[in-house]
Amino acid sequence: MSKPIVLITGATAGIGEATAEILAKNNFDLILTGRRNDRLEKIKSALKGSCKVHTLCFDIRDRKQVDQAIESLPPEWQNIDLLINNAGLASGFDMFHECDIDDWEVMIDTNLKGLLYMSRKVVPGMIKNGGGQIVNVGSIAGREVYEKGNVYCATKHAVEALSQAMRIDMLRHNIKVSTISPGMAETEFSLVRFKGDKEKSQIPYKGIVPLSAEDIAEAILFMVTRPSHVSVHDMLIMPSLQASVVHTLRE
Ligand code: NDP
Ligand code: 8X3
Repeated sequence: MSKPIVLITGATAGIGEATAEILAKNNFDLILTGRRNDRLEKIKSALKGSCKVHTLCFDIRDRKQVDQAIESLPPEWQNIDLLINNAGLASGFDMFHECDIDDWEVMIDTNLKGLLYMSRKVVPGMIKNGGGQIVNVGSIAGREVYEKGNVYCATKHAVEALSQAMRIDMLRHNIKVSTISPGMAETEFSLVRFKGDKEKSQIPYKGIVPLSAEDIAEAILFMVTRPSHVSVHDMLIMPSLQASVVHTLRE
């Protein structure tokens, strides 16, 4: 019997990569996407032996690239059972009036429009196949806001609203829609937010034990392996030392 096919966006690092690893060990075949082809190829060869892997290298912000990537799938990869909308980022950490507007464009185009383009392209196939599941990676920043988080928080609030709306529209099509909302997880996220500044990127994690990408991957595995009558709509996962986005107990 063929394994379910999962497409993971942003699988070249962090939560996406860890999710690929855990799903590979748990009876899924994988379509992995991201912009860094060298990483995609490395991960593909590391997973060889556990499952089948197909890679798609494209920029999720570009609607044409999204369409072409999905249309390029060989027939044996076209029946996607599970879409994990994970690709995303924060770019910059500034007071609203001091933000670089290009950072806003990048976050809106990636976190929001990229998720929309992917879902819009993949869902018709799921409907044709009689069902599926979408997992949107949100954030605690989609539930709460914090100083200098402005537009990143806005994009993640939008992911939260969209997940609820998609869940309603997908109901009659047997497509489960889940959101996972992590608190602080140590991945490349902070390095990207601070544009490669290693020192600044470590500040958020000082004095606490952050989540790991694997912590979130384990939760995603749980969400996508429930029986067909069970849908985990939403999961909020925080480091034990973080009570809210602004209440962190640091040693
Ligand atoms: P990483 O920076 O480690 O990974 C981000 C992934 O997104 C990479 O694989 C990257 O691939 C991909 N990506 C970014 N931009 C694009 C693009 N334009 N086109 C295609 N792929 C893209 O961060 P995380 O693993 O932490 O982040 C994953 C998700 O989790 C994000 O949505 C983030 O907002 C969310 N999240 C993260 C938290 C954290 O504290 N780390 C907490 C809550 C939510 P490439 O560069 O190769 O394109
Ligand atoms: C990432 C978590 O708290 O840095 O979404 O916004 S936080």
